[in-house]
Amino acid sequence: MSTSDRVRAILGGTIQAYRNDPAYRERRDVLDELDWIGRRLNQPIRVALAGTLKAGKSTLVNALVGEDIAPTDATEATRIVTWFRNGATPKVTANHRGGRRSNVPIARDPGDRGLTFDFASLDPDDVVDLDVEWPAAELVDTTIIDTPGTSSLSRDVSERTLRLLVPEDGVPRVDAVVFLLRTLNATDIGLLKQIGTLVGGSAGALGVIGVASRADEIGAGRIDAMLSAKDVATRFTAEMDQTGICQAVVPVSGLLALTARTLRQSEFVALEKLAAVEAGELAKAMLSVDRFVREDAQLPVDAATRASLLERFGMFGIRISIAVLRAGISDSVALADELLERSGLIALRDVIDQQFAQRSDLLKAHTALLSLRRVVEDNPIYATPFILADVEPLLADTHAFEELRLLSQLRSRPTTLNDDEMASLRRIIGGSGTDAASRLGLQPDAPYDGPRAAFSAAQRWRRRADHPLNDPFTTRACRAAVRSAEAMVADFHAQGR
Ligand SMILES: Nc1nc2c(ncn2[C@@H]2O[C@H](COP(=O)(O)OP(=O)(O)OP(=O)(O)O)[C@@H](O)[C@H]2O)c(=O)[nH]1
Ligand SMILES: [Mg+2]
Repeated sequence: MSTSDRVRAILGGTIQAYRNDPAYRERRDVLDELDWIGRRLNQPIRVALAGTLKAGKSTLVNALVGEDIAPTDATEATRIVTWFRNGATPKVTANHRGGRRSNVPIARDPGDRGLTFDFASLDPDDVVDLDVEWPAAELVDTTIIDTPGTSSLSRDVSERTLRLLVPEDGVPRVDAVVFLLRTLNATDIGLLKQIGTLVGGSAGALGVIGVASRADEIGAGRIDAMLSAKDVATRFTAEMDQTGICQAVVPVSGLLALTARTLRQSEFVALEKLAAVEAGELAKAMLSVDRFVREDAQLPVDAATRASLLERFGMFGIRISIAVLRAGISDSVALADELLERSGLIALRDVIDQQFAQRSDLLKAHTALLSLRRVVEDNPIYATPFILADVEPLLADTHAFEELRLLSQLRSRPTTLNDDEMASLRRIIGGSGTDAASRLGLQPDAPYDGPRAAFSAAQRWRRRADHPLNDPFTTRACRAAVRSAEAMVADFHAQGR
């Protein structure tokens, strides 16, 4: 029986127990809450984008969805938690304090900077969150939540994000978190640690990925920006590792990714014209942002177009586009592909796929168990101890949960594993994908000897787990690797291989 099925079974029994209890038979609130936990198991996984102020969260939401639907910059909407779900037609609903719901008109931003929501008739302080339904393929399997930036400066807004990630009632609202950091000063680290202790604790979301955001700006618009961004990401990784909350850290330029996914033919034409300018001449005109947008610059593209290119691509994006065009790319689709690759979005999507999508049922089952535990603890009936006796071992012993906990903890806790062992251990517990080939490091096209590889991995990790110099954490991690390998052996066996 899968973990989700076991959770459904426990939930079914729990609902029955409350229905049979005279004190709760009429209490719709508890029964509704339990129903809601069950319904959630069948809905898309909920991934929140959180991070510091202006880290580029809303831009990354748009890049992930491939459309300009999350308002960016200093609009009122950016201070409100916003849920983006798949829906047949575009529709925005505001959830007010006290439970009232109202329809919010959608407007195009006059400056053509995507959508804004019309707040004329709304008091943002009275709004708990916004619900955006939008027809988008990317939202079919994943609900994305845009959150207000957290900072020590604006306590109330930070509160909203913290409450979403770490609610007071202990019932998690999201299944996984992408955490964006743009810089790495003392305040950021402090905040991350604070969120780390809260989110990464036993009551929080199990999946956390770190993003070194606005990565194109790190190299001040130079072509090698994404390269230095990688160095910075390595440093980020080290720092974020110390918190032990992220399973992976990736550098991403959300702006470049969004532009690549929505590239317009007119932009391609303008960039082609710029690419045709003599190299020395162009280098001079692009020495600074001010020079580039100057009215009197001797360039074959007018100043207004240059300004809008700058807004859509950033200086780095323009430079990289010109370099790519000069290297011989001659159509807008190829340019878009190249920019998308360099934006880091593909790498981020791969990590999201490995860490969240492939585990979405598990992450949802984990959230459901935490929520269920909270409901039965808060509303004790005669069956409560029996329900908890089902829930607790499932939380503690489900091997896939242990894999996820280890994937983050292995980054922050010392072990006696060498680098090769660490890489192989992370792989076998699912750090690079949860299918057998990824776990065993087998090439999908190489002669496939999964059963033997899984068997020898189990043996190897069993020996490594018994090493006399292991500390308890290393032993625990090696034992988890044994269990992962044994599960594969059993799976191969069941498939008759
Ligand atoms: N160069 C560059 N600029 C970016 C990138 N992502 C966002 N920006 C710009 O940074 C500003 C803030 O972006 P948002 O996406 O609104 O950031 P946010 O984190 O949602 O901001 P708050 O919700 O207000 O905290 C906008 O002007 C974006 O155009 C990026 O990857 N590269
Ligand atoms: Mg925002």
